[in-house]
Amino acid sequence: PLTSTVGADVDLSKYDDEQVKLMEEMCIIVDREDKRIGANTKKACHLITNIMDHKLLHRAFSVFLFSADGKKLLLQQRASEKITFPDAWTNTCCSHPLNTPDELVEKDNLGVRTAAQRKLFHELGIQAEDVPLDQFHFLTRIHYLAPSDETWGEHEIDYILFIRPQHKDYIDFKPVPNEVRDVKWVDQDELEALLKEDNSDVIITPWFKLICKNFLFDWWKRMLSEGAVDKVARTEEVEKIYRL
Ligand code: DMA
Ligand code: MN
Repeated sequence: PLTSTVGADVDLSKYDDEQVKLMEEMCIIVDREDKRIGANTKKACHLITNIMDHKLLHRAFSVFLFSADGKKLLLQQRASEKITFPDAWTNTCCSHPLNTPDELVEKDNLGVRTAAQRKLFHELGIQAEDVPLDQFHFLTRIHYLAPSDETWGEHEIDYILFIRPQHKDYIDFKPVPNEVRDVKWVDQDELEALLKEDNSDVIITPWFKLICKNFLFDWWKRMLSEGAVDKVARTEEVEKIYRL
């Protein structure tokens, strides 16, 4: 595995200071079976050279936050300041569990759920008590690779988490400007329409496209027909890593 910080010479001066600072976070490096094999900076993990030349792979998560009735999903448009995939529309919140004791816990995916709660607050100002750790439902893991531009990209094992709090119809949020440019609640038809707009001036992240194409609508319908978010995950999905 790649343990040195390859790419220390990449010029970050044109980017937002806070986003540059966040490139020093330590992500969890994993093998193809999602076994931890080390740690490296967010910067090293997202340089396309490291991904292509060294097959560097890290752990990530994608949260899907629904309204209490399950009919609406909260989407975000990434801020223009984001170094990877700026201005793209995507699921509620994505990021990485960090290489810290609390976010490395693998039992019941607790580390990933802890990171999800942390980032829902950091990006969207969502209070931890509105998204309790035990209300995140793990669906599956997807392994994918996607370039962002000539310098940056993603190569991740991405944990998919659904959360559908019942104590408020719609959870309150307050987007942080250099993280999130816009947000909207969409139903299934509105999401289908948004996905069709891709390739005009609407950009959609590659992972959100993959999740929509392969899983999301089926899971969403199942959540509504079963009436509960904890009935969505199928055993084979929970156990498998899908290579997309
Ligand atoms: C990375 O998300 C995670 C996925 C699933 C693409 P991100 O680029 O939004 O991470 P961060 O919010 O930490 O910059
Ligand atoms: Mn990543």
